[in-house]
Amino acid sequence: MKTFKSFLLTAFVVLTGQLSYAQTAPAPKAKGPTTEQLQMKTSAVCDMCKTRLEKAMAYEKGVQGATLDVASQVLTVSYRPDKTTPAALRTAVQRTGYDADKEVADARAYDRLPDCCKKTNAVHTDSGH
Ligand SMILES: [Cu+2]
Repeated sequence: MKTFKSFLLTAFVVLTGQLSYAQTAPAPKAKGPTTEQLQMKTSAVCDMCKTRLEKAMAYEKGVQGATLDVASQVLTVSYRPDKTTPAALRTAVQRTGYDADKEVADARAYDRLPDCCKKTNAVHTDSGH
């Protein structure tokens, strides 16, 4: 019986200790997961680029969705700011072979692009696809 009492006492001390900790500690996830949007200008030229970029972004950590507007070359990415950063997203675009804003595409990834998707292909005709 004596041991049972001391067990209760210990349990009480531990519990109150945790309670006061929970009350004083700041709640880190009070706001819950948020989504932010990032827009960047790319060197994409056609629907193939669009598919390639959107697919590549979908595999990136923290990305929830990506849409490329081919006409304006602007890629819009929805992402979790606690999982990734705009810099990491731009790097992912460069690794796919495209410019991200003022940052130039990764040379080796760019070389692997089909000719019609290269920015040196100034005259982009429909016959390319
Ligand atoms: Cu293309």
